[in-house]
Amino acid sequence: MNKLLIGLIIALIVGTGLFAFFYKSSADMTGKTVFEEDNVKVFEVDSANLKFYINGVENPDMKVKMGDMVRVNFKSSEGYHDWVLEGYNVSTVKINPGNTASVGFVADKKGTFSYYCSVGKHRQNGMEGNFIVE
Ligand SMILES: [Cu+2]
Repeated sequence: MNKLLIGLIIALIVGTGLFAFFYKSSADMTGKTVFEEDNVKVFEVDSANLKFYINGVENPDMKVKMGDMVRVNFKSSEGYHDWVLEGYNVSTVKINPGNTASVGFVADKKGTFSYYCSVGKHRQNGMEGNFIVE
């Protein structure tokens, strides 16, 4: 009787272990897919005439979630510009018209930060917007 009981307990432990192992494996795979699709934010930012544009919207709010992997693909349609994120120590190189530059980083601080162009007085003249980490 005791042997049967011990056998049942061992079977239960092994069974639970196997279930946990396979459950964890599938959960990891699901987690990775979600991570790739939902935790990555890519922005296509254009610049011209002392303004930034995303989909034609002038100096738009750029919203991400805490922990997101952010990629900014920056382009200049007119003028010599860069894209700098204050409070994050993140910036693209300065580019001439027709060129592109990218920068990637993890949004690891919550809050509202200014993005701007650091060339000359471009920031004061209108090249500034909000980058919001929620
Ligand atoms: Cu500029």
